[in-house]
Amino acid sequence: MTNPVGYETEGDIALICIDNPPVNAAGQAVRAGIRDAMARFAEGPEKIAVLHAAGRTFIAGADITEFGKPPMPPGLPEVCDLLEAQEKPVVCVIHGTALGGGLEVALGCHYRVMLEGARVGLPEVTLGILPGAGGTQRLPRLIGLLPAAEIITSARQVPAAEALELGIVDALSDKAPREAGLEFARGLLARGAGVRRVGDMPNPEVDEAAVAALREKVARANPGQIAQLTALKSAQRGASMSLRDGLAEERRLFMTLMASPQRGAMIHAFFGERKVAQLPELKGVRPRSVGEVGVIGGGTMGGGIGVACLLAGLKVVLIERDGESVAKARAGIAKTLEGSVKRGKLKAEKRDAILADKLVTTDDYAALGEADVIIEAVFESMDVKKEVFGKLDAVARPGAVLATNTSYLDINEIAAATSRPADVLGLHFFSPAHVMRLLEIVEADKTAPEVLATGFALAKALKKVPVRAGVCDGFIGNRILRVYRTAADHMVLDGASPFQIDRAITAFGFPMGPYAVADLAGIDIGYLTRQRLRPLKDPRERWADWPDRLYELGRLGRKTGRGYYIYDEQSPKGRPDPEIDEMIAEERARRGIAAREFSDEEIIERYMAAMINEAAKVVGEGIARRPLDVDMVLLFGYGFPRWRGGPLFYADQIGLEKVLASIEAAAREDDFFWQPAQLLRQLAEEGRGFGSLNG
Ligand code: 3H9
Repeated sequence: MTNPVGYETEGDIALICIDNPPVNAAGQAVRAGIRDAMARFAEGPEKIAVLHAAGRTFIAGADITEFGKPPMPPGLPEVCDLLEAQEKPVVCVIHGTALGGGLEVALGCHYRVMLEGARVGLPEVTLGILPGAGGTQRLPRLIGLLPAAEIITSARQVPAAEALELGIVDALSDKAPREAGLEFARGLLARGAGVRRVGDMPNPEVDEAAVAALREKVARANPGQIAQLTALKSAQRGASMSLRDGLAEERRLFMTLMASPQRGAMIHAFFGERKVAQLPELKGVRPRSVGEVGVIGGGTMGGGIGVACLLAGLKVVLIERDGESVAKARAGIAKTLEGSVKRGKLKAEKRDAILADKLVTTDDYAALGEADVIIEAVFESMDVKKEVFGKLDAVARPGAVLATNTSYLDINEIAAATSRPADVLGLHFFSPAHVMRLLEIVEADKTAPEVLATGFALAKALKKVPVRAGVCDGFIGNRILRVYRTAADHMVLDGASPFQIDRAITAFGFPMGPYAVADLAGIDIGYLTRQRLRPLKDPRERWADWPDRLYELGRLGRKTGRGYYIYDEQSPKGRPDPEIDEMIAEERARRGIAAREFSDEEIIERYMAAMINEAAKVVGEGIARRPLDVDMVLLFGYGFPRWRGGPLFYADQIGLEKVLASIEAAAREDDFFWQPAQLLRQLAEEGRGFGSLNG
């Protein structure tokens, strides 16, 4: 293997360049390369060394693909110590992002120059670990315990100007990395500056009360997670230790996190987020262009899709049915963009330019003639959708991709309403569409490969997490949601309360439980789904009637101030409504059900068993390509806690035999609902996990 670390000299200066595309991760070859370069520098005549990187970024961190494998020396902590121990100055030049181990390498160097526009950070906690190459020890010594702890526990990326102000770097430069390093090094040489080791700086002061306040804030912001608090502990302990002891303590804590399932889950999420977009069948397939997007319907969904496209720099032609609706849709989009301006995410001039040049709103379908992709987001009715697609067929240019945002309808049937079913696919956005990262890309029977690839290209432009799904009622996410929500309804019929279920589910790590979610989405959504499915209901299917009463009473959730919960000034986030308990008790009495106690553990066990079982069916039927695709759908669209990795990763953690046993136990009460997925049974019998199918 060629050495990814180059060494050249320019007069008294050694230029050491890391070149390990795509992100200069500090894998074994890079670490060994830096070690060898330092040995040469130490023995050579050069008076100063500049460490910089080629390509789009400085070191983006340790090589995450090495995690969980046997360690390969030299370790990154050793490399950082070695840099710091040099007797001649070492300057580091940061461009792009110096993250995690990248920033730790920089902190091992004696001076740091940062390019304008670059960012630094210690995002390890997002991977379930802590900065393990001196980050929790050197950064506090350099900038103070509290600012360092805030950066470490929040994982935020610090922009160049702030990094300079905090003292993380010594200078900013607008030059290329090599030139910036040379210029800074020449300045040091001219001043006769010597080494300046962060490790020799005095221990940071500890304000116990401030640290306690930060600890409380971090615990509240990251319920259930261990990495943030462990990282804080490492920094705090190190503040009253020698550097050597602090590093040893950091190492010890790092190793405990490395061994935790949370680390495995977070890394599964990191790679899963990227892998979903890599479908073997699309390798080499060229997507069509996505520069101009048509959107049919300017309601919540259509407006959100429009905003997502506009923020990505695409041109949008939005169609509504009449002048009044057109004006309303435009005002809605302008309001959302205004919100982005207020939050500092969008400059006012950019917003004005978008509205003037990029957005066309009209009731004339003919305006769609140039669109590359047209996304329909009208009312969920097959007849309405077919009518829209008939019109699109007449106006869209040949080769335009025609997409439906339906959340459950049969896309094959919609495609058949056109003369070009190969150009039709589903693009299922989640509300609010400009915020939620998940995009289900639904492949119908006749969807052409380049049309599917175009869906992925659009997702990339919109910075979404795209997951390919097959056609079925609800695709991946909503199909699984219906099943675990039904499991919750069954538990309520049998004795649990919706509020207890929501509490147990939030304690598990979801931001909200299923009933609070229903209130947010609107009770009418679930009601309409149930009405739609009622005629298909099997006589053996258990069906709770009381949720329909809410709809009949006009209790539509948050929007009407009352749903499962009561929302008022006293409790804007909702408080349990005793009337709900009465409704449930009535139904139990009518059906002769004797309520029994459910522990929170049992609630989680059943809820997760239902989710995992349906997820396994979705994979077994090919609706989702791989278990990881399901995991990413639940993570990015349904609030599944990232630190648990997704339902099928979680299933592997608890063991498939155990999951199967839970399902079989529940099946003794209701063998219609609880039918074990064939794939789950097969994997359990073979002693394999879902992870074995991720490729
Ligand atoms: C750490 O440093 C631990 C130390 O404290 C202690 C050690 C003892 N390793 O995201 P992209 C791959 S923990 C291996 O699409 P972007 C990525 O999978 C680390 N691979 O690009 C993808 O591969 P593929 C702390 C990595 O421009 C390709 O590079 N650091 C790593 O949108 C392109 O990535 C972090 O957590 C890695 N560290 O974003 C930073 N990073 O093409 C993690 C990326 O096969 N990285 N890859 O799918 C990032 O946040 C983003 O990648 C970055 C670029 C912002 C750098």
